[in-house]
This record gives sequence, C-alpha cells and structure tokens, in this order.
Amino acid sequence: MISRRGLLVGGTSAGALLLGGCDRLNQSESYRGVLRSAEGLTMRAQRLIMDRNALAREFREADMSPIFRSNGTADPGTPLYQQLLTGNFADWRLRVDGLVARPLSLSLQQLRSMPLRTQITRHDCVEGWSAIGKWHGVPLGLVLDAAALSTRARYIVFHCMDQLAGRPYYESIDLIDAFHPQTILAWGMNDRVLQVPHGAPLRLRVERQLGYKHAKYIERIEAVESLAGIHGGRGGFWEDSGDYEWYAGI
Ligand SMILES: Nc1nc2c(c(=O)[nH]1)N[C@H]1C(S)=C(S)[C@@H](COP(=O)(O)O)O[C@H]1N2
Ligand SMILES: [Mo]
Repeated sequence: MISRRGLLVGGTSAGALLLGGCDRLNQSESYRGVLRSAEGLTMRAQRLIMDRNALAREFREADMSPIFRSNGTADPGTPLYQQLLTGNFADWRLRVDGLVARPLSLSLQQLRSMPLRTQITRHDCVEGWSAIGKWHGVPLGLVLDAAALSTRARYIVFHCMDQLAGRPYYESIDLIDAFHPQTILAWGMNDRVLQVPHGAPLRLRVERQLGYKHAKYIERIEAVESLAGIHGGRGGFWEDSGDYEWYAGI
C-alpha cells in the first residue's frame, strides 16, 4: 500500500513506490509484456493520484476550432452504411446487449428524445493534433441504466460499422468512464446533426481519454465481464494491433 505521505512526496514517487511494491518483472518476459505491465502501473498510479470522476475542461463558444479534422475512417463506405445514410438513419438501431437485464434496440429518434448534454471540449489525438468542438448527446450512463446493467459487467464495448485494414473498429472503457458525467453518446456536433466524417449517426465522447477511444459509427454496445473474448482480446482495434494502450487517460 502507498501511504498518503508517499503520495505527497512528489509526482514521481507514487510510480516508484508502485514499482517497488509490485511483482518484480520477470526477466524472460517479452518487451510487449513489459510494456503491458508498465501500462498497468501507469493506470494504477493515475487512478491513485487523479480523481477519475473529475471533469475534463469545458470551453467557451469562442474557443471552438474553426476546422475540426476527421481521423481514421471518414466514411465506412459499405453498401449497408450507404443505405442507412440514404435513409437518414431511420432504419439504423443501436443495440445494447451483453450483461444487461433488458437488452435494447434504440432508434436515433429515441436517443434524441433522451436527456441531452452539450459540452465544448478538446479532442486530443495520439498522433499529435487537438481540436475543440461542441458535442450533443445522451449520457451513456442513462442508456446503461435503461438496459439494467448487470452487477457482473465490468467493461462496456463499442462495436462500430467500419473496418480499418480489414478489421472491425471497436473500443472499450471501464465503468468509471462509462458513468462519468461527460461520457456521452453524441448524435450532434457543433449545433448540427453528426456528420459522416465524425461518426454519424452516433459516436462516443469519453472526454478523459485520447481520441482513439472515442468510437465512431457505433452500432452495438455490449456489456462484458472480461475483454478476453472480444476480437483480439485487448479491448480495442489499436490495442489488438499493439499500437496503443487500452488505458488512454488524459
Ligand atoms: N469507428 C471508428 N472510430 C474512430 C476511429 C476510426 O477510424 N473508426 N478513429 C479514432 C481516432 S484515432 C480519432 S483521433 C477520432 C477522430 O475523430 P474525428 O474523425 O471526429 O476527428 O476517432 C476515433 N474513433
Ligand atoms: Mo487519433
């Protein structure tokens, strides 16, 4: 355990103490394994030091970026997506299933009639660009409550309609982020309906994490106990390829 005094000594001491207190790194462990355990350390240290329920900074209208670029998929480009888009997503449904007592199938209309949260926040992409935009959507926690999340659920997985390099895009977050007040399922951006390059009809905003966690083109939300059985088992598209870490707290 880390004493309060240990934490107060300085920002770096908590990490050092954790390293000392944790299992010694096995010599035969692969480089990737070492990186993964380092990620765990970072995550635990950050959780101890930071209040994960604290709000991300919100900005004024005047701070909004004149241009908000798109990144990753800018159009899923499948015949099904094209068909849904042509019909203004009237035939699109958000499925909410997995470890829930009441699986849901929600239309865009239903999501738009749920309580609205609007927030002006800064999006930080790991590739080194940021942009401030205004987002409109329903708090994810309300949707999970409506689905009656099971007490066994530990992660929320977002399945997307696009593929990159032949693999479906997906992401996941834990329940702390899922029920954070600024975590919303956004159907609007900058006072307009969400546009295709930004993830129409629905994308995640999880403001305490880096850009790649903000799943666009969501079609299904799945509550799970473990990420092991989902695609590559590491909780996300970039996590599975080993490019980025699962916990991307900022
Ligand atoms: N489905 C899906 N979601 C995604 C991506 C993607 O390629 N597909 N790219 C991610 C990355 S790396 C970033 S920075 C943001 C970009 O969001 P934007 O296109 O609205 O700027 O979406 C994230 N969510
Ligand atoms: Mo990104």
